[in-house]
Amino acid sequence: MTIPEYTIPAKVMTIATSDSGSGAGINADLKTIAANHCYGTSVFVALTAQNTQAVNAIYPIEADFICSQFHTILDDIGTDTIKIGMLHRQVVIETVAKLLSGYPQIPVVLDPVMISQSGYQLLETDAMQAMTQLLFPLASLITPNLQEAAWLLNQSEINADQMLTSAKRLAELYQVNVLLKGGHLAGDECQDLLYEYQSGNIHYFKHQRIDTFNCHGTGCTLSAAIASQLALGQSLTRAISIAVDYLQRALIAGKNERIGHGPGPVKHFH
Ligand code: PXL
Repeated sequence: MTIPEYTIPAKVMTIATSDSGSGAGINADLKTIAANHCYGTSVFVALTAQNTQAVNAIYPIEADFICSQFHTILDDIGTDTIKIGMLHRQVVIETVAKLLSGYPQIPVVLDPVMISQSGYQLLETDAMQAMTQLLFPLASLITPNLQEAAWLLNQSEINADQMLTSAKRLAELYQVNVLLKGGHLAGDECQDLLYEYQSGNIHYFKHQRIDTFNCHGTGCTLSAAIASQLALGQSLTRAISIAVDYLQRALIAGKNERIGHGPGPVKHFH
């Protein structure tokens, strides 16, 4: 009998929420993971009724079913890295923290999703503390944007000059590597900043601002691309650099497409 040759792809699990319009959330994660040549699995923690203009409803999923999805995937398929996106409620955060604590060897990229492009609150107010206390310590990287970082630091806003001190403060406060995303600042050039908490090393990832209306799901896409590149064996800085480039190309490729009437998605396959 001949044994067929096979390959084992790098695998990424996303623990997050669906976006019925498929621009963000688990839908964007799975496209990103596939476009980055990895195999994606998903643990749904909630579903949204959502398009490019609004989040009209959120349907929660029970903790037992969240655990069942997670264990069923790991019992058979396994995963090299985990990406965490919109968790929405405190009970979900507690459940996910318990699940992750059983697998400390798996790198976790956590996008602290709080608010949608359309202004909808995606994390309940009382859940923020659970996220910082229970989940941040289990993450290899958190990827806040400036608004999320300001909330995490209890500030009204963070400007360009405050990016380094803010990333450092977050890293030291929560003992985690921080990628602070500067995409919401004005100017032709954007920069994201990685602060590595153990070494204190700083890396800037500079890129051109893409003049586009279609930026729904950019945060999901970036964090899923980082998790994919880590699964492929890249170092943290290299994984971020490749992911930033991937998102740039997806923004450019999606610039002139019309999907829906609000800010449309990026083009994951380009
Ligand atoms: O981009 C953050 C995000 C994450 N997850 C879901 C979302 C959104 C933004 O709209 O809908 C499900």
